[in-house]
Amino acid sequence: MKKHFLYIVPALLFALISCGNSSNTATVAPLDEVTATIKAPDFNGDSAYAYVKAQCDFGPRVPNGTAHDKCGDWLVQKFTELGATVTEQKDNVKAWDGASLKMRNIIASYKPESGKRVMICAHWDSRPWADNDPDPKNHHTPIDGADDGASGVGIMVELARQFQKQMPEIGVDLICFDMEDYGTPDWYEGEHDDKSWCLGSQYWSHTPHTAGYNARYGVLLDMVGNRNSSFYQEYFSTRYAKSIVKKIWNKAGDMGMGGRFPKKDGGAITDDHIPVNEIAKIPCIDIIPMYPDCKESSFGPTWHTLSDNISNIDPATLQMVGQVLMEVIYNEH
Ligand code: AHN
Ligand code: ZN
Repeated sequence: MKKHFLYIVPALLFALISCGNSSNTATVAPLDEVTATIKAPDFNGDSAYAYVKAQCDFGPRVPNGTAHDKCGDWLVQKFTELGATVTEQKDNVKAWDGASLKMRNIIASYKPESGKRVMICAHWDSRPWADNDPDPKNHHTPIDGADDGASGVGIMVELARQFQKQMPEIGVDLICFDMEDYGTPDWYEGEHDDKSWCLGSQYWSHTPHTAGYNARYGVLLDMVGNRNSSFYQEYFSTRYAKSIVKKIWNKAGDMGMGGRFPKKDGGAITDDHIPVNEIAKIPCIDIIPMYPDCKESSFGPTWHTLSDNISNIDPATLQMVGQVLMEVIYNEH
């Protein structure tokens, strides 16, 4: 009896608090008891959702396309409007198929003068090929990348909005990497190289946006918006930045979200955090979902399919990940 009581009371309290806050309707009821003292302002999952949708509304953000150009302009404008110091890195990079791609990394900095910093990052491009779609006819069609791309960036724009209202003590860089998802498609019969992925983060890691850039740590957000996603502890994150994994999963647990942040090993994923760890030498973790029992993909049923669109994004997932990040950031001194 006691045990059930403990679970129900925090959920009820949370519901009451949420109802009283009309600006925030996407709060997710904690799965477990909340033991953390919440210090950060409220992250707004509905606002993050609107930013995810705004990106998707441009169409697939495929490098060298007009939607990519327009969305990049929108991001620069949005972050500037929200009080960030925005830096862009533009260059041409070579893709696996020999294509020359107009790369554009977009960095939004808060307190750029501070030597005490953390970085949050996500990729903003979307995949040109739905090579995991159940229908082979779609394998060459670009995806919206609502989860795979826009979700992490949507959270970062909402973080920016929160920073403008109340600046955290620590400096923060919100880094939108380009061309994570231009990796060699499944249907290509030639050689597949891991380095065909993560072109923007490789570039940034060799040449950061400011000379001698450093941060205490980085958090990569990749596919942080789907309904029911669980975030296991990704292998390279634990290997390169174990204390950061602990910090974030402990915080999520203390906030009553341990059910969606299991303290269990996930897969070993090639992602933007690899160059950040190996080339820039900044400890960086990856918050990325794992679906242990999903037959279509361990990243979930919509991964690299045309179903990775706004209809599968859940403001409650964005809310949960965003609030954990807020709590971590506002507790850095
Ligand atoms: C590979 O499948 C090699 N990496 C997954 C990284 C990724 C793709 N994240 C989003 N899209
Ligand atoms: Zn992808």
